[in-house]
Amino acid sequence: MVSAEVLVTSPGRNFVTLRLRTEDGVVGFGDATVNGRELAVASYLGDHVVPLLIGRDAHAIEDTWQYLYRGAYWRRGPITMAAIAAVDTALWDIKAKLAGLPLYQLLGGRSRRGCLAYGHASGRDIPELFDSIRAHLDQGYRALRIQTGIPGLDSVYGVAASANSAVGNGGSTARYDHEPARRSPAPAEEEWDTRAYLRHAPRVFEAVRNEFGPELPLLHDAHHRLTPIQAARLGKDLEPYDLFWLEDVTPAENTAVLRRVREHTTTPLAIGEVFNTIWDYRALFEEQLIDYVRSPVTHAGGITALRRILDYASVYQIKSGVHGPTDISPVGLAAALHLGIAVANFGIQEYMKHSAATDQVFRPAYRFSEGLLNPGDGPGLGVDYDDEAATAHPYTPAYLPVNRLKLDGSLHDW
Ligand code: EZ4
Ligand code: CO
Repeated sequence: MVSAEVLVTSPGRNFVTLRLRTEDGVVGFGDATVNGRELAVASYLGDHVVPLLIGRDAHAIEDTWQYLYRGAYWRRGPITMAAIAAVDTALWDIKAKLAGLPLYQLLGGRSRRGCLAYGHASGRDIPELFDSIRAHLDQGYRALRIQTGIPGLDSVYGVAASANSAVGNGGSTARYDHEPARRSPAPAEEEWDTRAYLRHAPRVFEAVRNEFGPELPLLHDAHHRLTPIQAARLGKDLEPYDLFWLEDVTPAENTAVLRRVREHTTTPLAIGEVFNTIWDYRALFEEQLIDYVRSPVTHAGGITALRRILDYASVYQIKSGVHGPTDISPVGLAAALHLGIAVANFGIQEYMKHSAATDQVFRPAYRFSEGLLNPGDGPGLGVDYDDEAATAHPYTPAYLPVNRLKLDGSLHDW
């Protein structure tokens, strides 16, 4: 590499991108965005990784990965692994461009017509949720995550301000563009009541099944908020509504508790959006405690590392369900699509459409059509970086909300 630049831009929300350039002028991109901690990873890259890359062979992807992982001494962690991910993704982009092939061809070629994507349907109440589901179905979505407000609670994470704002990518999308991070010097505060949630969630899914029938794959995210026994109860209560998955039922640190959840329910489980290495999955895979892997390329250490995680998962009939909120940049999403089109154990891809401003900066080649995402067939990842468009959007602090119990204001799991 002759140059490595860390690019920070904020077209509606913050993104950290690494741009590598070879001596022949071939350019590769990697996503290093860690929502709410963007400048930490920008410093990790700029201060500690960029100087190591200049003069290295851009073809040596595996060796570079090992060098940055083992060589740092301080292994793992979200900042380190996002930085490694960005380097790894940019090197794959370069290699594919040099080969003149779309990246998925280097990962084994196409295994399917496209990556089944799920969108985010949400509403403050059930009628608003139904409008959001209909709007998504009109746009071609064939699988949907369902989140709603909870009676008695003012604001709940994952629910867009209006049904329409959850779908569009222009117009009045203030909340959507920032969702789930809001631009402010400190996090917003939201409120929570687990008992109210546990009473309400099964009613929501019952209403959705009654209205939309048995076919539509439905997903739900519990955002790490439950104890093991509450999670077991929710899984059990949702069984009649045949969920595609129930996500992040308990906090991610203590994965052994999923044994308890699994004993009680056949609702499929997904976890891993805040994991960062293959080690986080080891016990979950070997004891077959989950059904879907949520890690994105961006937070798992890159294409090299996520490929390894998914191959390991495949031994246990566990599939991919890659995290795809708007804080994964178009570079990170494109990387997921190249991997998803190629691996045997692809499951589903989260798709929370970026804003028009974001797409003007990154100019992604991927397309959504009839419920499937496709990465495009040009060489490399199929993303670009428009420096002029990017410069118009300087970094602005933005944070995920924090969550406090309605009962007494104590801080609850996120
Ligand atoms: O909260 O992307 O499944 N998706 C999610 C996301 C995450 C954010 C964290 O940065 O839970 O909305
Ligand atoms: Co989630």
